[in-house]
Amino acid sequence: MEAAPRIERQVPCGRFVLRTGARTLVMGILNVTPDSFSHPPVDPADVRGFLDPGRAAERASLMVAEGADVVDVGGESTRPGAEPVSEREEAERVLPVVRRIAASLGVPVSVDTSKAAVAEAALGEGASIVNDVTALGDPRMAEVVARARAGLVLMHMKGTPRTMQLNPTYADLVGEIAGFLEERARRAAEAGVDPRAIWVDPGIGFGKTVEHNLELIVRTADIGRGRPVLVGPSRKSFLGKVLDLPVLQRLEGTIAACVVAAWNGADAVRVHDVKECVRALRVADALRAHAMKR
Ligand code: HH2
Repeated sequence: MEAAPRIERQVPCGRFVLRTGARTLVMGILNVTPDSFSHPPVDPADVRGFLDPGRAAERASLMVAEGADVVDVGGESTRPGAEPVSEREEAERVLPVVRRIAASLGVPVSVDTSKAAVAEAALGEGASIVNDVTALGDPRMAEVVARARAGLVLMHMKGTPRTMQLNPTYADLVGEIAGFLEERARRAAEAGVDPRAIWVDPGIGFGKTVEHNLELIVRTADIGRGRPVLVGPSRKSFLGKVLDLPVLQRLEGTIAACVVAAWNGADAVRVHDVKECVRALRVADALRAHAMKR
């Protein structure tokens, strides 16, 4: 399969600009939650305990040193079956971390939230991007992002985290998802979000079977309809099903999924294991560049 072309863009987000095209950008995951799916009891020290802002800041700096282009701070788990978290609790988890890292990190901080009030407060503390897994489920989200001139990631999810894995079906998987994202992006732009600052994401694992996830990664080029595309396969259960391995043994699977997504046109990937994914993607990007020259 030929490499899908990528558009060279300058994507604004707050006081930063992200350059897409030549390189696959990497968003490092910083979950400040006690219950994310990648935090099982056997978790090694490096992915636990980020509820402490000092430890979270150390982890964020390490990810940047390893090559992260963005650090994504999240205070609510969206794993299948997860219970919602109150606005107050989510803000209490996320804001001290954003406050501590945003000014000094040197790369944009994104806040993984679907609550406009949490997004607004995080942007006030220096975050530059809102990563909204409900793609404007909160009617105030677009105006909050517009006012801050922030970047916006719009992700597709079928149902809610509580229900999304109960037999998801699609008549036209890629068409439905790309159409939904296009419509939400248009809505965001109409509310004043800079159209160049809008990312779309097919939502790997959010109301999708293993086959759906594989199809979305292979067809990444058909998702964006001209907008930059972010893909988030990291450690997810479709990898566990393919490999028959638990969550902390999915690094190689994550790398394979990121590389194939990048080959098929992904502009950025969202991952836990920054160093390993950056190294793999550097090689994938060199191979892409070579293949495009031929
Ligand atoms: N996946 C998760 C959370 N946020 N955001 C985007 N844009 N794309 C994704 O694929 C995505 C996301 C779920 O992963 P994680 O943050 O590791 O787990 P949890 O939600 O359990 O904290």
